[in-house]
Amino acid sequence: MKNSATDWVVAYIGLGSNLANPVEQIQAARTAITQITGVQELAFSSLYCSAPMGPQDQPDYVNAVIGIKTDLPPIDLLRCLQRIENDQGRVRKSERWGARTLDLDILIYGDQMIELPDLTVPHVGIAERAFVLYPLYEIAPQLQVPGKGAIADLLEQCPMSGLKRL
Ligand code: ROI
Repeated sequence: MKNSATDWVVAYIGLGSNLANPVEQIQAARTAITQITGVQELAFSSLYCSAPMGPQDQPDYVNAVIGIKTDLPPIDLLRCLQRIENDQGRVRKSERWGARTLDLDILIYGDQMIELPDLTVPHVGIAERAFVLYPLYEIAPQLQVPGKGAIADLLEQCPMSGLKRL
């Protein structure tokens, strides 16, 4: 069911790419996200570059975070993001944590904690991943991460580990 007309939620989506011109992938994804019916962009972070977390035999990643206002329920938003990943040539392989043209993750959806078969929000890795926390902090320094606390406190516990602003 759709949220009611007044029920706009602020959500944050993490963008990542390490194949096929990552900067262009991220920019194209930003455009596609802002074109989803029921989504309005509120903020977009700088682009950040980092070594891969997980298997090292893959290119460095470019990451960013977009803040949006949406009236889509989380699962509908997820389906739209998956369609954009597919449109941008994402090939889903059995290998865990392999290279990808585009990864779009719902990091935060209002103050909700969501546990569905396909979707965990806040995103599972949020507190440990510099490439998520730093761009998120850049656009939402006052954010409270549901179940985990103030983003500023999470950031203090998370070294930058080679993350660079592009
Ligand atoms: N590593 C970095 N640096 N950035 C990512 O976006 C990223 N995404 C992933 C894995 C493979 C876990 N590693 C990553 O999915």
